[in-house]
Amino acid sequence: MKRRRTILLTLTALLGAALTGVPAQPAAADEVEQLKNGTFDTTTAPWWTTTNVTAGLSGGQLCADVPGGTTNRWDAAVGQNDVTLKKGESHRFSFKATGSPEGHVVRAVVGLQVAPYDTYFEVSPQLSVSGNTYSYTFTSPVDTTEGQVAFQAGGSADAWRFCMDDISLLGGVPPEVYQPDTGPRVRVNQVAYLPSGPKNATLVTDATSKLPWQLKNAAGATVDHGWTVPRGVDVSSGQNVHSIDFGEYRRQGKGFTLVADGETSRPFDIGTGAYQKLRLDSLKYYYTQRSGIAIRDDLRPGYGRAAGHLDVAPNQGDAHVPCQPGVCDYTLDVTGGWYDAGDHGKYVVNGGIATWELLSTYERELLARTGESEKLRDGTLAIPESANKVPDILDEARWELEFLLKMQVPDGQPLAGMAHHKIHDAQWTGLPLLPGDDPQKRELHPPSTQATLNLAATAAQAARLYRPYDRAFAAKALTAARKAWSAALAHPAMYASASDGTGGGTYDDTNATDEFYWAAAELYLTTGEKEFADYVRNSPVNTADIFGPLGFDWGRTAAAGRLDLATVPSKLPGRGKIRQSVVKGADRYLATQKSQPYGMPYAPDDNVYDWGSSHQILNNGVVLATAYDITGASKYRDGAVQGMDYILGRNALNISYVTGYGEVNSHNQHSRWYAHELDPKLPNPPPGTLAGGPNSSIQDPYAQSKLQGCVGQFCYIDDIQSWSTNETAINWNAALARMASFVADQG
Ligand code: 9MR
Repeated sequence: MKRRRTILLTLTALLGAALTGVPAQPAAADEVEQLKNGTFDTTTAPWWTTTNVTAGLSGGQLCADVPGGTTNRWDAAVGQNDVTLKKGESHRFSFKATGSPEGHVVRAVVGLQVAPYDTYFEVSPQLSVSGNTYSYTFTSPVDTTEGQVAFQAGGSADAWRFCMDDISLLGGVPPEVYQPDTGPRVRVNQVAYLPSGPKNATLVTDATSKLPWQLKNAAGATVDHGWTVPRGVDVSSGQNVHSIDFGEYRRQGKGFTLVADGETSRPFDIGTGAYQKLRLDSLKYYYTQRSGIAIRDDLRPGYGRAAGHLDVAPNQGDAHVPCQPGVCDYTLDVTGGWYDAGDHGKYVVNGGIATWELLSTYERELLARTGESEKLRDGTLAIPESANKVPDILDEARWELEFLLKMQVPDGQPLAGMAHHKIHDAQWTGLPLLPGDDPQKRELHPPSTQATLNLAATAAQAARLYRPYDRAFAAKALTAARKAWSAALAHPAMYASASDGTGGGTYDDTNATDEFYWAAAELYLTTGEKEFADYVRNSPVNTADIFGPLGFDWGRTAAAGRLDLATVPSKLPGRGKIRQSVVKGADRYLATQKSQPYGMPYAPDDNVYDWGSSHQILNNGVVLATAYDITGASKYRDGAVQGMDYILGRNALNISYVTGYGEVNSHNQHSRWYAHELDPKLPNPPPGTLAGGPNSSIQDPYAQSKLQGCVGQFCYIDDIQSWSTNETAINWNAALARMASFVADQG
């Protein structure tokens, strides 16, 4: 109802400037209302509705009657097109809304009105009958005159009515200053320190000289004390910090706190139990990521859901998936596997490294001195295959392996033996969207050398690990691995396109030498054959310095080969040197860790935290853990264990990046089905889900609206909209499982 005066003010300001010669104040002068008729005084024009919605004026507002029985939010909507957005400019999007009956959700979106229908900002408040005013600031990532503001109200079983008023999209507003709530300035691992392990904490303070600290038990009695060590300004956070070492205290217990500089830390335990639980929770994560199978509520209370992407409407299904136009003329049954992350895509490259890390978690338990493979035995993960006499972790990994095998181009086709890079929706979908409700067309994307080698590597590794349980499967996997290897040699540079990113991620990579090395290593370790040994030894990757600051990842897979060559028994000439190279890499991560007052083995170049930094930190920990397995030297074990402190709360944001672990933890990860933040009827991610973590490049508009100019560790926000800092992903959780399993073994 309220009329906006911004444009008038702007004109007055400009006139003023012209008359006096004094420049108008930039912030106020540049504020421009981009919506027409947000106040509904006399008409609803130019707002449109989908044909199933009836909208009209009611008491000076727009009211819309929304039908029940639609599937997606966007199936029923009211909106306005031809909205101008200015790249890099802050916009304030505000509106009043009511919903009746109580509790319905409207998805308010600012995006593109034409394909590819990108979303620049979205929010999904739950409306009340009495109504609320909503206001958000975001930065537009584009310049366009084809912007759209839409209120999507579909997806409800019952019919409902929503009314809105005072809708405004104001361009040129000052950027919002976001202040995260970081709680007490004493930063600890909010979960648990091992009784015999390192115990370190970080204090944020202005003080430049040492300060006393006290360790208190749950009853508040001081059980240990000492002095902090001033560390100056920490690059990763920009904070002045001190470190605290209370490793001398070794008594088990719950509810300890650390006190320094008048601040009391969040509580923590000293014990091993949490890691036994985290080892299993981080692995249980995979069952609810499964595609092509109904998730049983008896196995995961609160997470039961219909199967996704079988050929049941509205899904178009993964049982007969065609290629993108022009790519191939066959269809494949690519049902099964895990959804990659918060999207419904399935990608062979990322599926490969994730599967490798789970299989390696198991393989380490078989091989390492402190390994306890019975901790991952049959019946440990509460999955449908529990009680089949196969270790549950192998059952879970097989769910993905079977999918990876299905992605191989069939015999008789021109690229037989290669693996399709990925399969996903033709267009991006919105949130929330249960797997079984995705109406999009699914498509196979061209084969790539990297996908083919991911398949070769993991299928070869599977061949040795499943042999004791299922010889036929092991043989099938090895045949597929050999076929993939030959196909990759014949097509060594088929790279996925960096622009093939509509409806799914690209996972593009223009270097396959690391994947060749990794696949050859796995094929050699399984078969002992000379061809593969020669390939490994002749590969420049075998002696290259591969343990860089960012750690290994889906696109940097050399370490997967190197770590396995170093630990899986073989007669490879030069194996000693390979083992030494891992120890050398670990020495570097130890040095990095010492230089970091927050104690993580991670210091990316120019302090640019990478996408998925949480798992990169864990993967650097894997190198430390492997150096411990190789040498038995406790400094590597302590380094690996200490890396976990950062993940579980000893960080600048004072947050545990693992759902359900630590007093304050990430629990709003970007996901289409753990979308509790958008729809209270849906769950949060299950306990043991790792968040991607700080990402300096903040690619998503939500993070851009809150975190512009953030320093390293601060480039993170626990909001479902922040897909670049706060997604969940199968490769990231694998790093968590690998490290949780190692730490659990060190009790
Ligand atoms: O983890 C991936 C990151 O390393 C890439 O930089 C980014 C852009 O290609 O993609 C990330 O992976 C996403 C994938 O493309 C689609 N599913 C969700 C993944 C996690 O965000």
